[in-house]
Amino acid sequence: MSDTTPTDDRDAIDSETAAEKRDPLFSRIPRRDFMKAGAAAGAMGSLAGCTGLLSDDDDDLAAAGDVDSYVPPGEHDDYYAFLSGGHSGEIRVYGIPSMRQLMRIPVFGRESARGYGYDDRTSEMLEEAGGYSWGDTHHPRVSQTDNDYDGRWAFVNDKANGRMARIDLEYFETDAIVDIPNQQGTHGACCLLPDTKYVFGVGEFRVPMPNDGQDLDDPENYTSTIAAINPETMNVEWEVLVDGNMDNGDGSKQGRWFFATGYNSESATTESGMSSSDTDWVKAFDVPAIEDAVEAGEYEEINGVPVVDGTRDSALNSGDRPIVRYVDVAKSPHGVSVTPDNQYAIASGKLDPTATVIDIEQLAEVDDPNDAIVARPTLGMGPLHTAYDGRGHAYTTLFIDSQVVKWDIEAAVDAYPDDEPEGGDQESPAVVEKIDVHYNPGHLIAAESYTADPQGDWLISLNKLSKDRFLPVGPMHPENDQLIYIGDDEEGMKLVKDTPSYAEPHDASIVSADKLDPAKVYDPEDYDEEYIEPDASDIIREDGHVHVKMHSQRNEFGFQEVTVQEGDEVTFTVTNIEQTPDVLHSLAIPEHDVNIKLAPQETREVTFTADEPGVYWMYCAFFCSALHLEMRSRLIVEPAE
Ligand code: K7E
Ligand code: CUA
Repeated sequence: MSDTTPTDDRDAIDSETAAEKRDPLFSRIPRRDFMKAGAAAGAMGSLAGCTGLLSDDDDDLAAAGDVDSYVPPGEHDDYYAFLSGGHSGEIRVYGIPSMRQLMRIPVFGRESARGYGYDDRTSEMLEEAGGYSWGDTHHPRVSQTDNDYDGRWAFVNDKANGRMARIDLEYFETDAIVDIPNQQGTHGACCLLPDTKYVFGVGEFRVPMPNDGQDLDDPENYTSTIAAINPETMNVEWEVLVDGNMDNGDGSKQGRWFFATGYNSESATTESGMSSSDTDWVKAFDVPAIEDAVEAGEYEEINGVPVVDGTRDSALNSGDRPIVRYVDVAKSPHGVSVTPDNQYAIASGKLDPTATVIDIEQLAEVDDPNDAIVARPTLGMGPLHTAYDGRGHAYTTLFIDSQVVKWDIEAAVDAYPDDEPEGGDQESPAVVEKIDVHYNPGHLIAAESYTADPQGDWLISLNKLSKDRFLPVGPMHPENDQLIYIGDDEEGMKLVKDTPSYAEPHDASIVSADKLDPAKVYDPEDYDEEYIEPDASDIIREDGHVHVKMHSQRNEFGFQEVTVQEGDEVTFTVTNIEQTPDVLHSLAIPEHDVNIKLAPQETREVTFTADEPGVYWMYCAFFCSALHLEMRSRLIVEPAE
């Protein structure tokens, strides 16, 4: 991976931003002006009449209130957004603020446009990761160095089969998948910051440990684990098993703590059982303490992974340095996220109208972990996930109310505990504002919310139900990803755009465009397949195996015809020798399920059996030139003697 762009000259970058070069007719308010207005208003605290602080120009713009996400034809967005695709098993890349879908990255399932799962390399990767044909991606997290995006990787979980995948952000493609032992539904996924020391997979479904036929009807013996994965090797370094289950997770920004919510402290197996208790836990994992336990051999090896006992009664939790701290939170919490300043972990109530704010520094000091709770604001019905603008506000989705609530974190801390909910319907004085979304939001994400320095301008609410928002397309509706402008604390949140999306985004990460540096063509050094120059074209025949090595370019393959015998195993190694960006070819072979994509300078291999005599036109499926249709060669399969 090449160097990443330094990020400390954001002002310089902003002055060049495409937004400022846009057609004035579309009057999008420059981001910096809004940021200034917001910062000034914030500095004035609760003083009224803050508009006096604005220049005349700013005043006019603010009065216009016309926030525009329009990105004119040919211009680029300010951000990349990586959205999970849920049970489509993929990641989608949007440009923000246009919400244009730029790319889809298949992760856990085959995808034919990219030939993913069709060539030998990717099909072997999927096979070695369990061989499942689908996955359920929820939480895309982008790697960071020093608490800022470093442009190397994105990671995403598979809730369906207990896996974690890595996406190389140089090529925007999945390059590694680990099948996590001892974990069935890997739900939460996130990085331990500041430098992405681990990627954590959070186990949701409690199962017997090991799940090999024992304890089938002993749910009290089921358990779930968190898994610490090395981001370079994708090796599972250790796991911790706990009481109850786990749901979402987030890592602290200074390397020590990892937080996970759980909704089944009851260890039940039915819905009513899982929601019977009034409280559940946020579990705070003390990562250095766990590493020390692993180092000291205080673990049981299960399926090749050191598993440390983090249950409440375990020896490791009874001393003065517990490895997992159990913090009581109201009934069935869902999301948890750490504030940009690393001061708080905030868990959303889901079945309770509150969020629980845990002071991370105090957690290390108090005897009773519950003493680290410093606020519990009542926000509304069905709080699920929380994002940040970097100006001290939290934004929480309210699934049942179909709203996003903006609230002031320090105001919530100041009001506690006098604002403790009695009947649960007393809205916290920390609530700043609510905006309707359409309709039921799961996650929301603000620009760079997962870093130490959120941008504070755009927020996306990932709504589960779009109902009437789009033209009807049959009983299955699109979801609705809504873009909200949050850059102006005076004017308030502004709903800017509806974007239909295919089922079903959960979480997302939004990254400034200048922090990624995607490759334009492949570097053959980066893959193992042999690069085939035109003069190296060859057909090697050996014991029923035929290895065809050929190049491809506009408008031909290395061979006009290839003849094999019925029953031969055939391997094609094909290089696209083009240097020109965006000139792709492919090798598609009818009736053999062969389909490999070849971007410029890319080599792929595919192996199949030629088991039906006949003539098959091998063709290129990317429209590569005016003679694209003529870019085809014959595969001739001769009948066996
Ligand atoms: Cu709330 Cu899987 Cu993060 Cu869906 S999860 S919304
Ligand atoms: Cu190459 Cu079409």
